[in-house]
Amino acid sequence: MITIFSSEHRQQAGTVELINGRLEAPVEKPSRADSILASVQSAMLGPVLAPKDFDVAAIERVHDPRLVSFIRTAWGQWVAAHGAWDALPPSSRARGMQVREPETIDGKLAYFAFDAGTPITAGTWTAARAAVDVALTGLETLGSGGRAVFSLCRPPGHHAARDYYGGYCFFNNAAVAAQKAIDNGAQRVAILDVDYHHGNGTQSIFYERSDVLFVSIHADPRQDYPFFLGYADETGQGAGEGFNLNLPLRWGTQWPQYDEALQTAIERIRHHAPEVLVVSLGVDTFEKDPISRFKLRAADYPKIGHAIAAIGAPTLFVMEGGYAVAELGHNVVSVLSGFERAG
Ligand code: Q9C
Ligand code: ZN
Repeated sequence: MITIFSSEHRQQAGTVELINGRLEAPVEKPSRADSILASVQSAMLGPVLAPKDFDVAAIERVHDPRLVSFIRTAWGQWVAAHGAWDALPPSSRARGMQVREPETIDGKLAYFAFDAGTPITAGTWTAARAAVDVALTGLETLGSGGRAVFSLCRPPGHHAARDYYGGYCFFNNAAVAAQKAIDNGAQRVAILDVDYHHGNGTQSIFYERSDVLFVSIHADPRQDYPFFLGYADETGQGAGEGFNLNLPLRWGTQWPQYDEALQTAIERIRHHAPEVLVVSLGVDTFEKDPISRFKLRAADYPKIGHAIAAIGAPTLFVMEGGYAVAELGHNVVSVLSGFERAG
């Protein structure tokens, strides 16, 4: 399997994230991608290629140009106001509040961010754009044949929606790639999101559409982040009714319950008969993940890959979360080689 990777990911290197009430070193850090790349190489998964540069227009197919321009300019505005330290929002909007975009950088951060875990740094724009290029190059590579490609994206993307960012995500790499597949002529695309957290950004981008099916297995939003989307009764709206499937699971979930949800997900996706399958690949479902509460074991990840292969569609794996850095690369490669070994 070909892997697409950009060393520009290192440009996203925050100093702090608000976690459990403390400002701590971010769990979403450069060593994550390095761990994955090292495992890809030592397992000899296949060639590792650099991405091509794509135009920002591909990002604006799914994101508001105001968000794109904010991510591009926020650091400069922040440094001018407060100096060279991670930019985090000072507040956020509550129910019923005004929705106009403020003028100052602090107001704009509060407007565009939905958490304080996603620092904007000097290199955020460069890294976030490179991650989109990695996803789009993966899609293009998939189009020239082969069953699957791995886009080793960092920063991740699935929490970023049309006009807000958060959850370590700035641009929704998987959604940009799925939209590109449609723009290239595909009539049906599916996105399977196996990250521990619900892919609220991806869901909301495609919620009213029937061409891109979104299916997600994740921690119950009653218990875990992002808290406000990911319920089972969110099934899509308008033309998209029936094209969104959420399979929330409780804290403590182990393989048997996970596998049951995975089979349900796969059955729904097969019924959609996608011409391209995008997998939002998070391995923060791992028992030793520092911020998550599922109990999957290392031996479960090949089974996830094997199950996904049964869908039988050309598959683009797009990296999302996973924070147990010591085991991260191993678990990711387990999914990919489980896929490759299947039929
Ligand atoms: N700083 C992904 O796995 N954590 N994102 C809440 C607030 C947010 C996870 C703590 C978790 C986001 C791509
Ligand atoms: Zn996650």
